[in-house]
Amino acid sequence: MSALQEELDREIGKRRTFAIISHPDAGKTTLTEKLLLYGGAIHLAGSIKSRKTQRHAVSDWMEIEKQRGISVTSSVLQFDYQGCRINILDTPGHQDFSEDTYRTLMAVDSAVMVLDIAKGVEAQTKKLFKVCKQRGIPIFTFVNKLDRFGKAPLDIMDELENVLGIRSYPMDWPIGVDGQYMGVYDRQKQQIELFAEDSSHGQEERFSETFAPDDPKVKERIGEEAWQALQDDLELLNEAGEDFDLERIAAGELTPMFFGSAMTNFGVQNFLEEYIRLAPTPAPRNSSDGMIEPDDEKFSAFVFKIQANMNPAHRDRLAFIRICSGKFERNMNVWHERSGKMLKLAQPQQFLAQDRQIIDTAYPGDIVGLFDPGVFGIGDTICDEGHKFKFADFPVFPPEKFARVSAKDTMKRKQFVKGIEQLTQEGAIQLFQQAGAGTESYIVGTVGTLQFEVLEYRLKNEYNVDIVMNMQPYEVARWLTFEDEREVTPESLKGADRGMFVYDRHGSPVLLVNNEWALGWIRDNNPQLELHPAPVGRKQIL
Ligand SMILES: Nc1nc2c(ncn2[C@@H]2O[C@H](COP(=O)(O)OP(=O)(O)OP(=O)(O)O)[C@@H](O)[C@H]2O)c(=O)[nH]1
Ligand SMILES: [Mg+2]
Repeated sequence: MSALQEELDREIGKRRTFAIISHPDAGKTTLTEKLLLYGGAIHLAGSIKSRKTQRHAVSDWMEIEKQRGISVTSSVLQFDYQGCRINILDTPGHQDFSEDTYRTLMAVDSAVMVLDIAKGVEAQTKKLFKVCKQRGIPIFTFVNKLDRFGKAPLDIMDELENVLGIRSYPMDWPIGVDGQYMGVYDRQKQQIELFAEDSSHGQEERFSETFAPDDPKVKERIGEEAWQALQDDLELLNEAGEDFDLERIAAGELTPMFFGSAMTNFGVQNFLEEYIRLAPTPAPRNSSDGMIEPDDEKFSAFVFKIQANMNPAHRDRLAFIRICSGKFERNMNVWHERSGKMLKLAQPQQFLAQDRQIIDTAYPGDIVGLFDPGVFGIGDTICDEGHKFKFADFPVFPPEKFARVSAKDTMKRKQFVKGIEQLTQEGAIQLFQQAGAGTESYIVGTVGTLQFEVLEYRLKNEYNVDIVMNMQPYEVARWLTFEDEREVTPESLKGADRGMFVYDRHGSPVLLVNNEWALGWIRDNNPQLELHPAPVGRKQIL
């Protein structure tokens, strides 16, 4: 075996790359933060600043996220723990940002699904679960907010089975009832962990004591009732529950389940330790040249995220890549599939929220941010010159909301165009131009209205441009072609004025109409016309 092969095998074995997913507000960002805290990456959860009013989650770095307390874009964080290199991707839960979340899921090898114990399996969690299932990635479940009143743990297990169709294996079991949780029983280690009172409100690691299950001190501390409830539950789980089966976990058929409270640090450390033990190492990825194995010595990666202005002091643009095979080295030259050119990968960075670190090497599973002078696009493949191929295209979401957008002050057109183009390249919005119209205004398409708010906010905040937005009544976009490959123009289309004829950013003709009924009319009256819900050649999601 070559030295490089040995190095790859060793490093791949240490990598765990996962996304945290769920319905809004279940506690993904809080959990991310606490994992970093236990990983030793930050000493105080929240930011380093100590004044309470200034504390924001490290992964919600964007101004609008801090103000609103929601995540609008996924963020990447890394740390080392027990000899493993962990890459966490915190995703936004709101469905208006789900395209960003879906793209992020392409870059990971497993997912942690966070459930609010009071709410159980919510709508957006259900959708995201489906995507993970389709991709066949293992799913871990973290039942959060145990510091509050919630559903019975056994009911949550039923819900997972009935709503998502997945069986669960509780790795630990909460001790106490109705929000009075005092600790957890670890079913693997067969030990009880009781938590000490927390005086730091979750900012610091929580002290806990471990006991053997039959230690009389436990009963004394938790009381007769909680003790008996625990015995009954454990008996039930052992008799009627699933067996622990790593193969079924890897196949996404069984989910290891953990209980805790991200806010008060219940069960977080236990989760992290078990997760590292059970989570899969980097998986192979499908490409135009078959499966690419991570231990292939030839380097390959794909871009899954573009983000500008992460650091207000630098105002630069980063392309985030997921390394799929081979060893990454700073300043290496790679083949950029889309442009057909060689590129030098300078200034590779890894992230601890706003703290960046220049790195020299990275391995499969790692997420690396590359300085991007404007050459990268979402979904791009980079690989070794000696083995050229392309990873599968990213699916696209059909836009359903549209607005005409222009700069309030015409003197600021240059910044306006720059900002709009940047957000389009990030995939934060979809850009269209009305046929025959000038460039004073654009038609912006989104999946949900919150994206417009982000557009407005970011143009103001990052590009210093106020915009005027006029919502359009359209809800359906169709990419157009003629069967005989004639060019589709507004003139060649009967009834084009029943909707709005626009071009997408690659110049492909698109018709925006009010509804399916209007679409039916167009279809009936243009027999040669083909209508596609996504750009031709791109897969559509959902
Ligand atoms: N009581 C309680 N509240 C929690 C817990 N974990 C998180 N929260 C609170 O729940 C709210 C949402 O938490 P976030 O971590 O921002 O949720 P999220 O899933 O990242 O939300 P989005 O990114 O907007 O989808 C915040 O007010 C948190 O303080 C917990 O364990 N207990
Ligand atoms: Mg969040």
